[in-house]
Order: sequence, then C-alpha cells, then structure tokens
Amino acid sequence: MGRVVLHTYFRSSTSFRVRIALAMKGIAYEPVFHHLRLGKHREPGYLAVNPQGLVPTLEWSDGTVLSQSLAIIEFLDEMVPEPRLLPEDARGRARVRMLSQMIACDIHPVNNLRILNALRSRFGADDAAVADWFRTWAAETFGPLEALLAQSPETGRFCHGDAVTMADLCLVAQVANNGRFGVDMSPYPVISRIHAAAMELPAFIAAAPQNQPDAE
Ligand SMILES: N[C@@H](CCC(=O)N[C@@H](CS)C(=O)NCC(=O)O)C(=O)O
Repeated sequence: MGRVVLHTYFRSSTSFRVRIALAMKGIAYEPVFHHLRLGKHREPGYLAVNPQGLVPTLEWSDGTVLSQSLAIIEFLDEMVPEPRLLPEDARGRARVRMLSQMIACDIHPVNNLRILNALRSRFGADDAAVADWFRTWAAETFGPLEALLAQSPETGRFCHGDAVTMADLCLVAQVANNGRFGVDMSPYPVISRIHAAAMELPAFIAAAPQNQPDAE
C-alpha cells in the first residue's frame, strides 16, 4: 500500500474513530496534526485539503481525499475488508449505522468545539455553562442509546454481536469526550460495559487520545 495520510488531533473524537479503524485494519499512516485549540485547522494550507476545516481528513494512497469520519470508515472497510466494521447483512449494517449516527449526527455536532466556542463568544457562556450544555446533549442521546442496546438481542460483547463494528468506534470516542465534561456514566451500564471491553483491544489503546504523539 502506498502513502496514507491522516489529518488528526489527539482529542478529536471523530479522528479517534478513524484512528481505531486504521489500527484494526493494520493500515500504516502518516499523521498530520492540527491543533484545534490554536485554530490550526482554519489555516489556508489545510482549507485547501478540506474546505470544511474540520478533522479528520484521509488522504488515501491513490490520491483520494475524504473527510467525514463515517464515510472514511466505510471507505476503509471496502478497501481493506478484514476485519469487517460493517456487518454482511443489510439489516445488521442498518442497525450499526443507526447506532453510529445517533452519536455522530445527534450528539457530536451540537457539542463540537466551534459550537462550544460560539456559546462563549456570542452568548457569554462560562466553563460551567458550556459543560452543562455538553452534558445535556450527551444525555439526551445516551439514554435512548442505552435503552436500544439493553433491549436488543443483537447486542453482544459489543454494540452489534461479539465483533467490533463502526458503532463501537463511535461509542468509545464519545465516551472519551464525555469524560472531559464530567458526564455521569452510571445510568449507562451497557454502554460502559461495551466501552470497557473495547478499551482492552490493542487497536483502541493505540488510537486513544492520550497515546497520540500530539497529546498534551
Ligand atoms: N461530521 C464530521 C465532523 C468533524 C468535526 O467536526 N471534527 C471536529 C473535531 S472532533 C473538528 O474539527 N472541530 C473543529 C471545530 O469545531 O472548530 C466527521 O464525522 O468527521
């Protein structure tokens, strides 16, 4: 395989999702770090690569440039099929996408750095108010996510059966973010159990924020 580049930031949960996928599939890559708190993702050089100015962005060996973590993960799953991160059956794939999107579409966007910065700059929110906002929207979806996982016979050691899927990548990365904002995880025993099981795996450990070269 040729040169693969990942634009990333250690604390970025969307980058964390992709780093796990790369590690699980054994794909070596060159990281390019963008310090989000210093606004490095808004510099012209990076905007030329990704006009949205968000991480992650993947530069694949054939020159393909992709943003959007879930699109990247599905692309990687097709390029390097083993181990699979999306189930073989349509129903299973839909369920994994459903669980993934609950986090990726309904929690992450409203709790993203630029939203939290806007709460501060436009509405005068302080640290406590920002953390309260974050916890509100995390809980709004983690409650139903917990219920769905707890009631489904398709939930196993991980979100969908006993093998890791894209949903686990999203779950683990969101739990890491929750930790930074003091989200009480006690109402979510199934999510916590899946998180603990995943964090025993080498790919998840290698991809974890604290184990990145740009970690502070
Ligand atoms: N939907 C995108 C979201 C990407 C995204 O927002 N990434 C965050 C880091 S987790 C970011 O770059 N934030 C910068 C900002 O909010 O200014 C994805 O899944 O990749």
